[in-house]
Amino acid sequence: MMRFKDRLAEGKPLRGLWQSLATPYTAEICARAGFEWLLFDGEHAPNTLPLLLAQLQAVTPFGAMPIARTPNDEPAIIKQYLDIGFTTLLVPMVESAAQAARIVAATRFPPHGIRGVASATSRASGFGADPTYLATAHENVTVILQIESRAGLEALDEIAATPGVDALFIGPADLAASLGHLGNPRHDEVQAAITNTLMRARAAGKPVGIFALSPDDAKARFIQGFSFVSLGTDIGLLTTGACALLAQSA
Ligand code: 3PY
Ligand code: MG
Repeated sequence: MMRFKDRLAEGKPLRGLWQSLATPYTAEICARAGFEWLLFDGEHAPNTLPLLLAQLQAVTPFGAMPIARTPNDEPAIIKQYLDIGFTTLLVPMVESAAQAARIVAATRFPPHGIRGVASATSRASGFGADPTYLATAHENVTVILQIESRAGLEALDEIAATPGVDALFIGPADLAASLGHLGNPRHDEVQAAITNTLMRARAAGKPVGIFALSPDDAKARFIQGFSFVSLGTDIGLLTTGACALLAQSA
C-alpha cells in the first residue's frame, strides 16, 4: 500500500490540489492531471461520506495520493473516514499536545488507540478480505495536523513531538484570522509565523505542508523547505478557465 508518510520521507516536493467541488467527475479529471496528492475537504466543502467515498473511488486508479480533511477532531468522524478507505487524514484546528494525542488515538485500534472496530463491514479492510487489517491498519495511516491559530503556534513544539503525528500543515487563512489579520494572509506577521512554524517543525523532524496563495507562492514554499504544497483549488481552476474563455470571445 502506498503510504503518504513514505512519500514525504522521500523528500521530493509533493504538489497537491485542493478539491472543493465535491464531485467524483472533477476529482477524476484532476487525478489524471498528475498531481502527487489531492485534498478532499470535509471541513469547508459540501461533502458527505458517500460523496467522499465516490471521489476516493474515482481517483484510486491514478497516482495522486488521496488525503481527506475531516471537519473537526471527533473520533466518530475520524473513524468513518478511515472505514471508507482514506488512510491519510488532515485534521484542522489543532491547538495542544493533548488534542494531538487524542486525534492519533482515534486513528488506531486498541491497544494502540481508541478507534472503534469494524472489519468485515468496512471498505478499508477490503470488506474483510484482508486478514491482517486489524493488526496493521495503524501502520498505514498518515496523520497530518493543521496549525492555524495563535494557540496552535504556541503549542507547536509539543504537537510536533506527539507520537503518531506524521506531518504538520499550515492554514494561512485561519492563521491570519487568529493573528488579527482576517483575509490578509500575506501580512508580515502571518508570514513570519509561517516561517517560524516551518523552522520549528523541521527542527522536530516533521515535514510541513501549506496551502499556497498563488503558483509563485507555491514555488517559493518548496524552495523555503515545505514538503507538500497545495498549488490551488478545483474551484479556482474552473473559475479562471470559465472567465478566460468568456473573455476571449469578447
Ligand atoms: C486555511 O488556510 O485556514 C486552511 O485551512 C487551508 O489552507
Ligand atoms: Mg483553515
